[in-house]
Amino acid sequence: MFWMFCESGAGTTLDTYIASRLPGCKLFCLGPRRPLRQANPADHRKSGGGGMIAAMTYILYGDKGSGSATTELALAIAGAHVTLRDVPLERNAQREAGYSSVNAQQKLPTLVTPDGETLTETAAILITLAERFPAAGFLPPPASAERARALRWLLFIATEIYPVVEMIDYPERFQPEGDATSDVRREAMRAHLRGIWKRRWLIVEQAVRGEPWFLATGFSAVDIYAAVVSRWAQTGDWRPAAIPRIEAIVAALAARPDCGPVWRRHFG
Ligand SMILES: N[C@@H](CCC(=O)N[C@@H](CS)C(=O)NCC(=O)O)C(=O)O
Repeated sequence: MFWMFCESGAGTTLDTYIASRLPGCKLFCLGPRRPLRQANPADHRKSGGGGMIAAMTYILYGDKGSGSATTELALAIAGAHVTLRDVPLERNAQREAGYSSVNAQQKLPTLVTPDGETLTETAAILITLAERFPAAGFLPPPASAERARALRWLLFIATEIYPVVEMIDYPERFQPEGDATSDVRREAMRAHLRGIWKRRWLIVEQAVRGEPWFLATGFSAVDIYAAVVSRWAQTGDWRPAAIPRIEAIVAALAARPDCGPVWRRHFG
């Protein structure tokens, strides 16, 4: 096995759990929201044990600083119980057989829900969590104009921005086999792709309507997704002056008590 098991800092509440499993069920007698089980960082354990807690645990395959941070932040906000499984990209663990049997696309993140569904594609994961944890405020109400905006920009990040990072990180994947492209040429390609990356982020920057959040109506899953993905492509020097509204979203997210510990673990 190449991954390690660890508990996140998130706990879950019985009412959140029941609401997620039985949407529409009203809770009259649970009293104050109290974590069913306070997460204990010292309590490392494998999934599968632990009765009720195991039955409501999300399993997240991820790596530090990677796209799995998006899902981990959303689960922390939702107060969901999560078991993290580390798949270190640095040593290409996403390509090993064990993980490939979980996610055939060999990418992070993968989320296994308590009911056993395997989810990939960060935008789909965020939308699914929005449905399961309505109180977390990940999406505006169905059919509202703001929800349409949220979906538009979640999908913009997923389809127009996220894929560019694969081309920057792994340019050889996009060359015909046997093409002896030189390192110099590869660097030129990376620089060109960073230009595309920046132009697309400027479009997102211009679409910010809230302060500090992306939507005029306040916090949403777009903030989580934009904050995490904007950290990549080695554009840290460019960001503060070029995309200050996205930077403000990052600062606001990192300052949330439910997100701060997860954010710092991934991005310092
Ligand atoms: N379409 C996927 C993209 C996931 C993705 O590209 N993940 C990166 C990490 S941030 C990855 O696993 N890269 C490793 C690789 O491509 O081999 C999503 O939206 O979640």
